[in-house]
Amino acid sequence: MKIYHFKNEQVLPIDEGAPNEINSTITVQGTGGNITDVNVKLDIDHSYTRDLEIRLKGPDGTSILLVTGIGGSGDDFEETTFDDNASVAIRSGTAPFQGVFRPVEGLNQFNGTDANGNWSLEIADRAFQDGGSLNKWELEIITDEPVENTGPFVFNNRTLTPIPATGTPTITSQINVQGLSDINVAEVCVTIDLDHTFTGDLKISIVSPDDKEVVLVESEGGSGDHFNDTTFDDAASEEITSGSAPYTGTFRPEGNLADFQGISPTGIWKLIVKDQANLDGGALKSWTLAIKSNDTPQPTSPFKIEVNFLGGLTNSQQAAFQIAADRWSEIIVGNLPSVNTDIGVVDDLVIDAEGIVIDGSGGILGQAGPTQLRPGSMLPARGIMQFDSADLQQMEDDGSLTGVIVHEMGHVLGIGTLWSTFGLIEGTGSDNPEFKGSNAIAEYATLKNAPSGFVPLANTGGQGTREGHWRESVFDTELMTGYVDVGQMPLSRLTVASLQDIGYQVDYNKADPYILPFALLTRGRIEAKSVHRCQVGVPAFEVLPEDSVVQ
Ligand SMILES: [Ca+2]
Ligand SMILES: [Ca+2]
Ligand SMILES: [Ca+2]
Ligand SMILES: [Ca+2]
Ligand SMILES: [Zn+2]
Repeated sequence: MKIYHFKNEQVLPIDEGAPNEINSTITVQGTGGNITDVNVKLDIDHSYTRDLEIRLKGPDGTSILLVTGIGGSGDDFEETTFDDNASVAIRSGTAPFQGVFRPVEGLNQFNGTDANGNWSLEIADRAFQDGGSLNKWELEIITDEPVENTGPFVFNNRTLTPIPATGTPTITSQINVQGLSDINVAEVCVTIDLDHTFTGDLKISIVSPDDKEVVLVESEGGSGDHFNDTTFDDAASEEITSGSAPYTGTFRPEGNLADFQGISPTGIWKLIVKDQANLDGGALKSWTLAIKSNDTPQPTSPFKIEVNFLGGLTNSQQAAFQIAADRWSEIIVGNLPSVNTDIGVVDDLVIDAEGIVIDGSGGILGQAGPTQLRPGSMLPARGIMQFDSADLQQMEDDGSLTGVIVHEMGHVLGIGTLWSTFGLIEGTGSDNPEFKGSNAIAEYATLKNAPSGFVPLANTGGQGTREGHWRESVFDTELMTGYVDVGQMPLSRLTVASLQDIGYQVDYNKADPYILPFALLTRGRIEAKSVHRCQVGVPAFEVLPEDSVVQ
């Protein structure tokens, strides 16, 4: 979407003698796409507005009546804006018509056409006596032309990585850049937040996905401490070699970040910190990669899920989280407003993921759910997925890991965890808890080919399973049932619909094919799956304050 403004400020007299007509033209050029909205603003002096009939004519000859015979003997149109979306019709206004009004005919008749060409404002004075002048007029044209976005595209790794004091360790931290397909790098800046008690020990470099290495800083600062949110930028005025620890602000790196120009930014970027001397250590606390391009990336899902790995997860386990994040961003296709959270601005969801020791294989799996909700929509901005390392290992071994992580991330999005908050459960505590979201009910009716007033929720399994999932006996292998099925766990249209029921914009076409099982499962068959029950706790969540929304 792009917004254009055009003006004509040439004053034209409106004769007070015999009926007459004046025309004023605005030549529009350089707009792209088709019109999605037109608004027009007029400033006219006239001593008897009822005499006037005013039309706006577009480049293709379409002519819209803005005003005819209104305002009686009143004077003037003072900065009068015509907008189809206004709440007041111009007929209900009084001279001098200050404010925003709906025109007599809809400006939406211009929608879908090319805005380029001559637009004319035609003012007819239908009566003898009384005159005035057109002082100026202005067009606001909105088209569906895509907005250029060349960045910076910002990526973070907030995982704390210790730098041991003994020996000469090398630590590596990664950022996986995704969502920038079809563009090349024009500019890269790197910001590091790193504590170290002897910065002169350190060589810090960044390596691109195609294995180009650029040294940011090597052996600088002597026995001084820390890089506190230090930004490396080729365009900085000060060189890092002339700064001193603690380094704060923006510096030119020792190498040239311009070496990355022209490469594809997609893939794994590494920050490598070599501690080249024994004694003194610290930690890499976080780092940020800001990439600018000369081109606009192809649109990807506007719903971004960032996983913040806090430790305790193997590379293959981390990969399962990434697959899960990508899967849900295919399903959810509507951007949510960015919000300020405890870790800064979040767009759209940041999940802390961690493997910890709980009770060994089986038993408790951990906790998964939202921790901070947006005000108003109550949709999550932050969440947590914290699992028993022994269970993760077990699931990796039996092949159910990815399915389970997709499932648990569904809980962070609100499936099962926010249903009661949204008032979507009836029959809590009974044998027949029901989900009452209208979209999910419609999908369930389609699945069973019969009308239904509800979707059956899990009625067994105790806290963490009951009422937070679809009922196992009815839905069996569906992803959001409470018992894991090794093998296919389809993410069905039912689950997609339930996300729509809590306020997400969704794409049903991205659902997996799914049909109901031939017969209801028996209790015995369900119990046989109980090793892999979704036995997770739901964390407490808070609603962020109204002013957390980033405008
Ligand atoms: Ca409008
Ligand atoms: Ca050292
Ligand atoms: Ca366990
Ligand atoms: Ca199941
Ligand atoms: Zn679950």
